[in-house]
Parts: sequence; structure tokens; C-alpha cells
Amino acid sequence: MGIVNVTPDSFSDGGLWLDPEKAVEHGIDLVERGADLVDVGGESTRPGAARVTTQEELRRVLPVVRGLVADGVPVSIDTMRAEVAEAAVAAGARLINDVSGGLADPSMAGVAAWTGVPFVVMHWRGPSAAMDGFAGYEDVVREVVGEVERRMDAVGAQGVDPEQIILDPGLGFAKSRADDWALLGGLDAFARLGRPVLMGASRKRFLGTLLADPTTGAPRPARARDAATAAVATLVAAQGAWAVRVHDVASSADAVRVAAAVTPTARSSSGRVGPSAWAGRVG
Ligand code: PMM
Repeated sequence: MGIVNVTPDSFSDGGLWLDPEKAVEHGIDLVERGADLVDVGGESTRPGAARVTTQEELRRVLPVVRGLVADGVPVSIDTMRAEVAEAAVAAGARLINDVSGGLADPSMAGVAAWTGVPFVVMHWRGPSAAMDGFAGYEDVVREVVGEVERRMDAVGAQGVDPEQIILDPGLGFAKSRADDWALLGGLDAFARLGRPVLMGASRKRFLGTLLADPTTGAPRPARARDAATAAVATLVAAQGAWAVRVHDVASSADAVRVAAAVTPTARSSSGRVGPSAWAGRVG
């Protein structure tokens, strides 16, 4: 899953793809580099980010979704708003990626239910502006798995078919660096929930901290974290993750192929997503 953030303020690619034409070109380029799906978002969720209005989010994403769909690109919509998700699916998006797992907007699960598209339920404890304050776990893997399971039940009660659901532990969202590493090591606990798992590690803070300059202690800059991102892709693909959400597709697509060559079951064990023909193609 390649990322196209149509935002001025995302942490690693903010401002690069604000122009719809450039954003569409970038999405097509990501497919040429090996993406099976392009995730379009119009609202930054980086720690501390403020919300934008619905109108602004729609203005940013819809021309990009339409342009990519017209070019035959499988698109997912990264949004916490039901109205945006609904408009994007009407424009041809094939998956709803809600970092709040339906918590931010009470109408989201209903939209996922009636559209019937795959629905990413990510672990989330609250808005980006305050999320660092919501970190705090005794056993992060057990608690995050438990909270995600409760979200699965809640959206199921609102009509979402369990077969639509894709799970995501939400690396960096209300998580410390140590929590992110523990969650990466505990992927099998998510797999036991019986749904495909999506991982979003790309260029995130825990990688910047790991790769900090040994002299100054300064975190590695976001755009110099792609090799580490690909290393994570190899690890999680080998454990059967359904997809990795990344900025630099070429390196992670290679990583996924390496994992699939060593662990052929990485592919077959991930083909559980059901409603769409393309799903399951990613490591
Ligand atoms: N991370 C970001 C945005 N959307 N969606 C999913 N499903 N999982 C993630 O980990 C995730 C996401 C934040 O990263 P960005 O600002 O680089 O897009």
C-alpha cells in the first residue's frame, strides 16, 4: 500500500502532493514501483496535528481519488470521517482506512457496512493533538489486541461484516517507541484474531530514534528511514502480514518479495480478505 498524503503538514511528505495533478502522478508512480493499492489521505495524523474541516478534506482528496480511479489504480481512502469515506467510495475508492477504527465518527461503521468495502480498523485511543498522552500500557500487545477486538465487535454490531475487516495495531498512535517495537514482535497475537493485518511503520519515530546519530543523538531524518522501513516490511511480511503501508514503495515491494520467497506461506496465509479480488496480493 503506497501513501499519497494530500496535506501540507504530514511528517515526512507534507506539502509534496498538494497539487492534485502531482498527487495523481505520484500515485501512478507508486503503482509502477510495485504498489497494489494507493492510500489517499487529506488530513495529517502526525502527533499534535490539528483537524481540518470536512470541506477542506473533501477538496483535497476527491480530485486525487477520481484521477487515480480513472487511471485504473486501486485506491483506499485514509479518513476518520464517514462523509469523506462515502464520497471517496462513490468516486471509486475500494477500501476505507480509518485510523480511529470507527471511533472518531459514529457514522463511519454504518458507511463501511452499507458500502461493503474492506474496512481497516486501526488501534486508536484519541485524536492526534493529544494522543501521546494516551500511551501507557502494562502489557501493550495484550491490551492493544484486546482493544482492537472490542472495536471489531463494536463495528460488527453496527453492521460491518467481519469478513470486511482488516486490523492494524496503529504503530506510533498513542504508543511509545518501546510499545511500537513490542507490537512488531507480537504480530502473531493479532493474526490470532483471524483477520488480515496491515502494518504502518513507514518512516515513523521509533525508526528515527533507533537510527539516531551516535554523536549528537539527533533522530535520523524521516526521509532517511526507508531502508529501516523495508527491513520492517520483510519481518512482518514473513509473519504473514496482509500489507505494509509505505512512502517508498520500491524498497518495501522488494522486501515483501524477499519474504515471500523465503516464506511461501507469507502469501497464502494473507489471502483472507474476502470481498475484493486484489486483496491478498500483498505479501
Ligand atoms: N499511519 C499514518 C496514517 N495512516 N493508516 C493506517 N492504517 N496505519 C498507520 O499506521 C497509519 C495510517 C501516519 O503516517 P503518515 O503521516 O506518514 O501517513
